[in-house]
Amino acid sequence: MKKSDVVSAILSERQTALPRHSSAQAFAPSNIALCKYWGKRDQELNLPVTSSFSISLGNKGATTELSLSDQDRVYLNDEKINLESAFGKRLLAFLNLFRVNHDLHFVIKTQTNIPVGAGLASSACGFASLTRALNNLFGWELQEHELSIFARLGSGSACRSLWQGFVEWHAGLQENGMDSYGERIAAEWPELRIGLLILSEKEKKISSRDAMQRTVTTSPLYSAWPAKVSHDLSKLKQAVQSKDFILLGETAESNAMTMHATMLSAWPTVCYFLPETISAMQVIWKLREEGLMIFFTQDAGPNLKLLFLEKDRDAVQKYFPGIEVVDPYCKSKNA
Ligand code: 2P0
Repeated sequence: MKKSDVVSAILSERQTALPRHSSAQAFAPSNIALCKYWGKRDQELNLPVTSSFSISLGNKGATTELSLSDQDRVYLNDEKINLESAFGKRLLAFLNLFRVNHDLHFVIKTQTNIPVGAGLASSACGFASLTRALNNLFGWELQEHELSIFARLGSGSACRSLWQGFVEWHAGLQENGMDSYGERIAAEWPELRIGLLILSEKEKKISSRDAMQRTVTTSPLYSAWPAKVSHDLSKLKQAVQSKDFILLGETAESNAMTMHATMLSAWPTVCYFLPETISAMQVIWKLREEGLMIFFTQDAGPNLKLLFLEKDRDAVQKYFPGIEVVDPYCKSKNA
């Protein structure tokens, strides 16, 4: 099945309708997976092998302004994107799904307010904010889960970036992915903090898209991953419902380490650790031994995201003075 078939199925008669407005804008937060998405069962539709679970980053994310024009143009943080680049082509392919006729062109201006090197500024909040902006521009008035499906067609993790707070992405079973979308979990945890520990801003050598595919096809450990995810998902939901921070932190850290173990056992090996990554982990483990409740998670890059509670903020910042502390329940901007 192709992406365009999914779009036709969701938009049905709305697919040929011209935009209702000449411009629109939308914000979407970044998200950090506490139980990771790592591996696809369908590469065209970005359908995952397993479900995943994330926390959104409050007012940290992307704002996308979309307007009609006579020519496609894309700007990311005021810089013009080359539409012949890999990223430009991917974005155009996504836009083409919604182009009603050949004369319809768009100017996209996306601004992010997260450290670009943190592995956060990437695709998730960008495609989620673009999806919401398209919905506003065309006046589709789609349901939230339908917007999540559209965002997934741009980038898998984008389907979790449509809401604040905790979000579960249901893997789904259907071939067309109509049951594979994000769902907001009704739970608040205002004391929770995420510290962005940036250890390197260099671009990664292998994209997460390629790395996850290589892991699925070559790692002998990958067969154990789905069972680990289903175990961790139920522990995370329990932790969120009972506000059990240690259970949340232990589960998230263990899930990230298991994901990286599957990558290390892929061939050629996928290794996102730098010496600085390991050193920071060792500091965190020592601090925990000494009684400070701090955990980490790591995505497809060398940087760490620290998990702790507001009451321990000063102690955490003493050991990691350079971190940017994110309050996921900050009320100033809501998706
Ligand atoms: C996640 N990551 O759950 C995992 C953990 C990175 C490590 O989702 O190919 O950019 O666009 O569906 O969403 C990064 O992968 O991949 C990712 P595509 P995506 O956050």
